[in-house]
Amino acid sequence: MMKRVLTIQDISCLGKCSVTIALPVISALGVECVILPTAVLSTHTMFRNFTCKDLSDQIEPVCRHWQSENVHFDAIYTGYLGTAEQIDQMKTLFATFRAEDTTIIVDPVMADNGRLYPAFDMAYAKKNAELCAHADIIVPNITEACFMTGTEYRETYDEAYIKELLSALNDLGARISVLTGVSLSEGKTGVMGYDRDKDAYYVYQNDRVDATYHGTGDLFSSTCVGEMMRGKSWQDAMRIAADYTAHTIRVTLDNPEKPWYGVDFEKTLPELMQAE
Ligand code: PXL
Repeated sequence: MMKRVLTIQDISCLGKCSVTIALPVISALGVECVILPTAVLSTHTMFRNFTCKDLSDQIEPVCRHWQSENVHFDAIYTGYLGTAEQIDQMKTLFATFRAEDTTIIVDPVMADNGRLYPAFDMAYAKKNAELCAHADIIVPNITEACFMTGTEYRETYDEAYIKELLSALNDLGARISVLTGVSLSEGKTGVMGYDRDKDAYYVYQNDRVDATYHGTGDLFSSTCVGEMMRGKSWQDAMRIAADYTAHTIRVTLDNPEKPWYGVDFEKTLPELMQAE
């Protein structure tokens, strides 16, 4: 049977992030992608003067309808949410749709490079930390992990610092904690994860690409979700997602048109479908 994922995040109409990444990536991996938009924005929040229509009041009626249809989700994956209240709504949604075989993945999208995104504050970070307790797998970047655990953000660090962060993330409650954007040696970057049941770490590093684009975190998370639904272990899913994201950034950098607001994942999706 085809797996079915519910993803809950905003629609940034222009910008190549959140739903406009999750849908094509998860679909390309042969997994049905159901969406629940939390807000409609004209663009993502790195543009100036973006519009935003909050859709919180739609969450409950949509869920009620799905319940009456007995919809089953193999995974529920949350990304960028709008407000602290919406995070509370997610707790209810998880409780409603969590079946025995449902994997819940939370990407607490709210910050990068030591700073919160424009729409968020510390109260929001605290709410995201709470939501992690309700997840099976969490995939924050280092900045988000620091905000959620009250750890000092550092530009330079060693493996001991990353393990300390993973331990603090593990205390938030998810079974598997994965930190993204982890660079353990010069010229490398990747992920490091901790699996509580196995008391085991997993590290994957590939060559660092010196560029940052919007939506790459969403590309990584969506790929992980799709690959896990294809039957890959979380470790293999992370490795494929890290390689795919880095490759897509490289392809985007090579584009003479110099896109600035998102990556050229449209060019690389066919390769992702072949990834092992
Ligand atoms: O890529 C994460 C993301 C998703 N949605 C919106 C954003 C961002 C990052 O800033 O602004 C609206």
